[in-house]
Amino acid sequence: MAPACSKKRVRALTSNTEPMASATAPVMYWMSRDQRVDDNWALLRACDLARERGAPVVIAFNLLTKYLGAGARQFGFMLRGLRELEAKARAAKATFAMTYGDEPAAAIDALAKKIGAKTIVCDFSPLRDGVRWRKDLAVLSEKRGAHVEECDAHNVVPCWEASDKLEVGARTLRGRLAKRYPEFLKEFPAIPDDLVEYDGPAIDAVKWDDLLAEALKRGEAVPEVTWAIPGETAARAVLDDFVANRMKLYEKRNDPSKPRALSGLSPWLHFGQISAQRCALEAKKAVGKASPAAYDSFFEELVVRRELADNFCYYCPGQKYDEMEGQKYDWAKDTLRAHAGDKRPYIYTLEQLERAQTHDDLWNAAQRELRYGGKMHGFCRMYWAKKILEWTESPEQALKWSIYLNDTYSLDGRDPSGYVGCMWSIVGVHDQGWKEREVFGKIRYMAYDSTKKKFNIPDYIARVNALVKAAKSDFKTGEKSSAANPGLFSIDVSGVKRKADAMA
Ligand code: FAD
Ligand code: FO1
Repeated sequence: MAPACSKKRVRALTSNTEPMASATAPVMYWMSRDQRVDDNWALLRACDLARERGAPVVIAFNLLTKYLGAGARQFGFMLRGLRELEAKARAAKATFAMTYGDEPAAAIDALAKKIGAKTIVCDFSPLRDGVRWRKDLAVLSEKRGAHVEECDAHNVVPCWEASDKLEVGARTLRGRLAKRYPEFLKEFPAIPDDLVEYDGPAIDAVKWDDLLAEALKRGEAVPEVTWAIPGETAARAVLDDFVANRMKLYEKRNDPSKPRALSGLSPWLHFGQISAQRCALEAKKAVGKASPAAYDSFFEELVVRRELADNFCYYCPGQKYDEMEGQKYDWAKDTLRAHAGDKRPYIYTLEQLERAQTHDDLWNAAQRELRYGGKMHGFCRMYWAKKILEWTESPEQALKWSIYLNDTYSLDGRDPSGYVGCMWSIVGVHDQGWKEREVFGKIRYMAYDSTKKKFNIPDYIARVNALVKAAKSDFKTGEKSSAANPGLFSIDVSGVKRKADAMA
């Protein structure tokens, strides 16, 4: 049988570029960013290598104790998704193993040594920590003659194939990606059904309930949200509902009072519980239920903008994707510096922002949607970040605080799209200069008065108020009311139908 995964998706991280030939030693897939069994090129690559050798596949995941401010909300979502994944992997005859600690390379290397794995496939991350972890594992593995490679399972076009440099913006990346779709935007093969089962040294059973209890306790300051059902099954249900019933509304995506127009997929995409490529393929199949314009706009965000964010984080100088200094955008840095001394109309502390205690009812609603719902509407995110620039002492502080709030409260935070979203709003990344004004200089401005002409702000505020009420009550009662879902869509998993309010 031909290999399932194209070699163009894969690159070696160790110098012994050919995967080690070994009949029975397992092939290990170190899963990190792409936490799913279905539609996962890195897992398919591990299966290809295992089948060539008649060897088993072990999927290893290293659990951190802390990650960029994530709390119970995010660790809970991730762990519950992984618990589902373990069972799914078992059904496919792949074995799931968990390692622990904040030095993932050392933990993964120790497990690889224990089970005799000499071929390790990693998924890809453009973030500093992800790049370092994989390099560290390559160094450790090289010492014991093991081979490590990475396979981009997150992007439709592998980040390094799409471009080998920092792109100016969507304008320049769009065409490069389009040229490669015939090669990469293809249907996924199923996991082969003839994998050999692992029967090497014992792998410790994962104590899911204990791990969850620990993570929830440690991160209790930011509790789980009840609406976001974790895992691959729920992710697919959200996608199916979106393409069948809601993609037709996508042209209204910039209206926060119509939240069902958004896919709502970002939490699952962030944790890799669904593949963006799968979303693109299903959206294409369902174009007749929406419109070509709705499909094109969705594809632009899902593929072009999302993959542009990976390009930025991976290639920006020194990987300082969350800092103003070090960026190539001289016009933006110059203009922000020139206006650093401008008097701000309001100055708020981080605590006032966090508690949504500003003079601006729209901004407060957006912050409350983030804090209690775990996901802010996409349009509001721009307004929200730009106002943080306007109401803090410096662009550096604005950037730091917006990233802190986003990473702490958003399910989909700690993601390239989040860093780029904040950098776009505050530092002009991927944007151009606009009419010069106080504080912002030439950075694009957003005003309350013009925003209120674009959508019905009171409707949005009323929806957020209902969300906060439902979320607070759900936290106490353990209910899962649909009003607590920022997207007001239903997630129909295993016959459990959650009815969303009929607000399209
Ligand atoms: P949909 O409109 O349905 O889009 C589908 C998918 O396309 C999204 O899930 C996402 O993967 C991708 N996408 C959509 N818009 C963008 C964009 N502008 N840039 C890159 N990818 C995009 N996105 C995150 O995933 N995580 C974040 O932490 C995050 N923080 C942001 C912060 C700010 C200040 C800004 C301006 C944007 C941020 N975004 C972030 C981008 C975007 O707002 C979200 O991806 C989107 O709102 C997620 O909701 P959805 O899945 O319902 O969106
Ligand atoms: N990845 C891991 O490999 N282990 C973790 O424990 C882990 C926790 C985590 C928490 C919040 C979050 O948003 C993501 C998390 N991830 C974790 C995934 C992480 O985003 C990816 O590993 C990135 O690729 C790292 O660069």
